[in-house]
Amino acid sequence: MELSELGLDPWFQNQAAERCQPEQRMARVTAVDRGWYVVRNEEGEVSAKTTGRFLNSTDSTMDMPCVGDWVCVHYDAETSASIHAVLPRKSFLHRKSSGKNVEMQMIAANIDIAFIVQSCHFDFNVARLERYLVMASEGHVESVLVLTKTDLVSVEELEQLIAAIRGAGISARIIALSNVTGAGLEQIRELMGPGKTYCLLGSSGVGKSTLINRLTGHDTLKTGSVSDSGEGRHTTVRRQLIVLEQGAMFVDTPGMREFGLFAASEGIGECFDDIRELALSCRFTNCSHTNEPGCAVVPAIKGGQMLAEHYGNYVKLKKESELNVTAYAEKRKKAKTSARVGQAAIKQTKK
Ligand SMILES: Nc1nc2c(ncn2[C@@H]2O[C@H](COP(=O)(O)OP(=O)(O)OP(=O)(O)O)[C@@H](O)[C@H]2O)c(=O)[nH]1
Ligand SMILES: [Mg+2]
Ligand SMILES: [Zn+2]
Repeated sequence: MELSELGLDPWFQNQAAERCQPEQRMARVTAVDRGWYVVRNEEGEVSAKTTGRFLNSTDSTMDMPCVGDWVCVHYDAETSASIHAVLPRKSFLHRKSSGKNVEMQMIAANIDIAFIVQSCHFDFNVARLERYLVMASEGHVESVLVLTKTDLVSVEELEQLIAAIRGAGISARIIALSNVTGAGLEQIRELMGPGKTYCLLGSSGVGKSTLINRLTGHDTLKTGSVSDSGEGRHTTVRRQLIVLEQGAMFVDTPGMREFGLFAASEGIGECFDDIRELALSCRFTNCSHTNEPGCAVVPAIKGGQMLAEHYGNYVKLKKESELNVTAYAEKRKKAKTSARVGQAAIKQTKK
């Protein structure tokens, strides 16, 4: 297998020329599991660890290797390797993990298309779709929506779901899929190209791993049943990049239910471009679209041209993204201060 089949292109080659030492080679991260990595090159996959020096040089979890990253690797023996550097990313998917803790997490890097997967049966939620769309857009990843389990709903129900998506102003491509009947699989295959990387995102139990199994034609990945309420049981526990025989690559991810946005103003602007466009006609450039005279957004909602939910979600995501940036900056400042205090104390005791 050539590195180009793993997605290597001249851009990454240039990055490697600047960053990888002569004794190091390029490889792609194909799995991450609590501090351990699997990297793949022309010869195959081996497990890898980051060097202490690399760890010391990074100060954010987002700089750590993640699935899909290109890395500079030193092969110690045939079976193990050390990661010395992560090459800059062309695109990425990152999130704030759920809960109060402001911890950022890279989901995957160097992704061409994110398949945002929701099940027609129980899981469907337009606001959550918008959240995923913003995340992908922010990381320069193209999105395609996949509605699974169409075998469990009627044609009319499916049409209603699609109408709800379009009603929210979402223009991304939608593929209606059944892993059971195989309907829609061909549309997924049409999008797949050699050397391209795709990432599956969505709640637990929606059929992400099942889709990959359908595409490979084997039970490559473990899949799990869902409860009566359609809730998945978190069958996939690690992120993993799978190379299909046709040459396309898929990143399978554990289902995520809740996740936060971080520094996503650009992505929000792109995904809610209808609001952005309308806001251009507001009398004041800093209009908050609440009670200012000459506002163009409020009348559009009142007149029914724009859904109140759509606008409400926009306001919510924008606020959340800004709050998370502030909270993260404060956390880093505190960490740095306590590191300085710690160092000062060490110096004191050495005196
Ligand atoms: N009826 C129906 N069932 C499906 C379909 N796709 C997947 N399933 C079933 O849904 C269950 C969950 O599928 P998985 O592929 O494990 O779901 P997942 O998205 O990978 O879930 P996590 O790994 O937990 O994130 C399994 O029992 C599948 O057989 C579909 O299109 N129709
Ligand atoms: Mg899975
Ligand atoms: Zn306004």
